[in-house]
Amino acid sequence: MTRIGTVAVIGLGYIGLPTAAILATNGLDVIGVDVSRRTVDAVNEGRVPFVEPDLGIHVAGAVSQGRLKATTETPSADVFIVAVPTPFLEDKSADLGYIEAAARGIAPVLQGGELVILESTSPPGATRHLGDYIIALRPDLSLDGAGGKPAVLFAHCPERVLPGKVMIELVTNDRIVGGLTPQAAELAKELYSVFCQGEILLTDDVTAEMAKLVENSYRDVNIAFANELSVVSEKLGINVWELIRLANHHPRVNILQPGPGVGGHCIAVDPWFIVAAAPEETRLIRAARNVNDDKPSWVLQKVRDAHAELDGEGEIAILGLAFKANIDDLRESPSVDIARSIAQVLPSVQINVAEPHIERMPPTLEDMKNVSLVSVDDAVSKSSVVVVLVDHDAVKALSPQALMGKVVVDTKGVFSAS
Ligand code: SAJ
Repeated sequence: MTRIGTVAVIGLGYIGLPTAAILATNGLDVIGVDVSRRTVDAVNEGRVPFVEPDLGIHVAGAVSQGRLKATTETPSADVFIVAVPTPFLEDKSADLGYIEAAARGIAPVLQGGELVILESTSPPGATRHLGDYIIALRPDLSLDGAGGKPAVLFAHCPERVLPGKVMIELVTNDRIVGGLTPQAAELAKELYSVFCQGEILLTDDVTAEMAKLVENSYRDVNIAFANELSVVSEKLGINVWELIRLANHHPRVNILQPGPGVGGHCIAVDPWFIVAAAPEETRLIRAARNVNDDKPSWVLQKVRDAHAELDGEGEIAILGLAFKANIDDLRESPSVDIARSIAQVLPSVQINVAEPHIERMPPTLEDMKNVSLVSVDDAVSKSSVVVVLVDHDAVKALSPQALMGKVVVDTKGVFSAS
């Protein structure tokens, strides 16, 4: 049993809403806060404004039980969970603007004794910054009870769930909790124990912040290795998918898969926070980022070559815009950039884009006159060059006959893996 009664979750996005819903279905009273009226209305009607398997049923259940409500104003609560975006700025350092905006909402409602948890992916020092920022707004409170002022507890508990598997991983993943004080970490552990069946590991705030960044950088560096191998293999005239499959038979080798680049709001972003914190010491992390960021232009060149092979004749199919398979999330997706670049460099060629998870073209492609959104089957049948950017199930379901006679640029190894 927990002493925590009410939890306010600030930011009802891909992480905040699932967290709010799972806390509510486990018996806590949860108030979700979002700046978007549309999101707030959707949640209050028990609806989810984005695609995530099993989330809908949790939100609908929590709302109908009266445990989950949404609002645009931050209410008072025992615990505040901040789950807002941390994009990067021009210089690749983290933009803490959304965290500060959340802090300005929380500060006036504090009484002392509350716990504020930062879940947003954050550069080292962000949790301390959040604490200092709130105490600067509320000098009658403190971080540690000094001067007899009531303390507010602060902890960082990075989310590490995989989009597409959020409702499972929220429950099964181990969690890292870093407190500004040990007491803060203990109380945060109590909260997560309500639904988390994994281990809850306690540490300090900066180590917790770095743990999250390091996990995603580890992945980025390894994907960069696979992407570099795909470029090398092309030069050597060998099949990279076969190469990786064979090498992975070694008991201590596990190479990841190449692709059109690295997308999403995490792996392509978080390594930069480490680079910004230690620019001189991060040669490998920076190089990996650059390798992955360069992959879309390599793909663009391959598409141009393929189209030139056909004497510039025929339409081009682009299969997939999402940043990975079977989701609708286009954020930081290299596929969107590739589609736009192809449409720009080949303005007289009709580009048939198929993305089965969206109904409207994203704003970056909307204004392109030679681009239309069609079904996977239509895109393929109309086109002579087929560019596979995402290994959606709907793309994998294409029959080899449908591709017969077409030039295929397969960045995911869906049709060229053997
Ligand atoms: N990708 C490859 N090759 C691979 C694996 C992935 O090119 O072998 C690409 C994907 O196509 C995609 C990108 O990398 O464009 C990232 O996809 P992902 O599935 O590896 O990861 P994300 O961004 O969906 O989620 C990651 C996860 N982090 C790790 O696996 C270490 C997740 O656990 C985190 O919670 C999430 O980032 C986050 O929010 O930070």
